[in-house]
Amino acid sequence: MDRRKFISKTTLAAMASAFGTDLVFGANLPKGLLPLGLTDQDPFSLFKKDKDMILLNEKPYNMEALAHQLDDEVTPNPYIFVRNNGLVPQDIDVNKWTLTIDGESVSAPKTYTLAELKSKFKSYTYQLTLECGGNGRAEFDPPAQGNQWAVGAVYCAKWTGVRLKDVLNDVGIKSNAVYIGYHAADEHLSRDPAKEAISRGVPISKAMQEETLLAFQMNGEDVPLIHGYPLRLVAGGWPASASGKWVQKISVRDRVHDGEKMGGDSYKVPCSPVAPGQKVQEEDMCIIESMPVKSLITYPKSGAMLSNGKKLTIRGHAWAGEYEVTKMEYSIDFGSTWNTCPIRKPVNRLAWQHFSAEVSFPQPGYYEVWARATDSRGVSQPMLVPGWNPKGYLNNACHRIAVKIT
Ligand SMILES: Nc1nc2c(c(=O)[nH]1)N[C@H]1C(S)=C(S)[C@@H](COP(=O)(O)O)O[C@H]1N2
Ligand SMILES: [Mo]
Repeated sequence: MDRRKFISKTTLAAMASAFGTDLVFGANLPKGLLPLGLTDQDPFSLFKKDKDMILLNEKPYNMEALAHQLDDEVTPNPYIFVRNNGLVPQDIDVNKWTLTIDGESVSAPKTYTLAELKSKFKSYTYQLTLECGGNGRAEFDPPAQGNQWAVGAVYCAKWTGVRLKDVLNDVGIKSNAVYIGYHAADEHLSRDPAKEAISRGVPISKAMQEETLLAFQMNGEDVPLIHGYPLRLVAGGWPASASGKWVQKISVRDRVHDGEKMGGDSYKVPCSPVAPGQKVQEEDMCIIESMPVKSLITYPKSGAMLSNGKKLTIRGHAWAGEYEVTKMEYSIDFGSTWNTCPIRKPVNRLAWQHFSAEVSFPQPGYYEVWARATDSRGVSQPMLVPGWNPKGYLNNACHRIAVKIT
């Protein structure tokens, strides 16, 4: 039997490039067994991440950025947070990768190779903000279980791919379609093949938006493995859990998609406010759709020092899910008074927007700069943690940095 069936040439080549040398008997490596040199490798170099990122979990890999690392208008890979629910697929053969569209609401299922997707449909590039629904969870009290994200589970990369709507129209969808759900190649942590790590989706109206992509490139290169190589669904402005990595199948559903992490209290918040710590029945929980208005001061780093009389340049990004940010303010007196500052238009819908300001301080001392964005509906960020919810989602409190004037 051909031992190469155990492990693909592409994987061997990827491993060789990670080692910086040939994996001499690599073809003999049983499938699923990682060379020690890879398991021992720290995830920062393995995924080409900046060493200062925060590693929250190794099984599965979860890491986030610090606010000042997110200063670029288009987030480069070293600062892009990683959120995995299962095991990163190991043995990807890009030449054999296919995408199948099926489900109750397609006329007939259809399968495309990657090459077919690329040649048959027009490609588009958009900058799209992806934020984990649990970003900011660490601030909730009583605390919520799950990764204790601070502020860095958000990024805005440039995605290139085909429109999901073009593919769905090519397949032909029935008028009773209400939702799409993705199915991906990552294994459940238990390695039980009957279980999926995650299988979420979006209503058909979001699936049909121009910016909803099946992306094969991120920032002008192949999507990095850890972010969904070779094909990723990207639905900007919604909890990033809706943007399936390693997508192999999209089911067009005649009901709300019921895949892994669509049920229970996953990615849901109470439909109406509850008291902190209160138990909420499943039927009183609503699926998160657009992410709320939020902003981040990415320069300077918290703890900046400045001599008296000098002005401090601050800058950062603001975003508001499906909406646009129309007003940006900052405060140096713990939110008692606010100054407006310019906010730039997004380069395209669903991309984060940039602000900057020259801040003056009245006298030497300790200050905090707080930033507050308001969206086109007039909704602003809360100064402190917003309404408590059982899973600690949607914390869009004002971001704060400390500044000392000497
Ligand atoms: N197949 C698959 N897609 C996935 C996930 C996953 O574990 N598996 N995690 C989701 C969640 S919860 C988030 S927040 C984003 C994280 O995307 P990133 O790793 O590119 O930052 O991917 C989403 N898509
Ligand atoms: Mo997430």
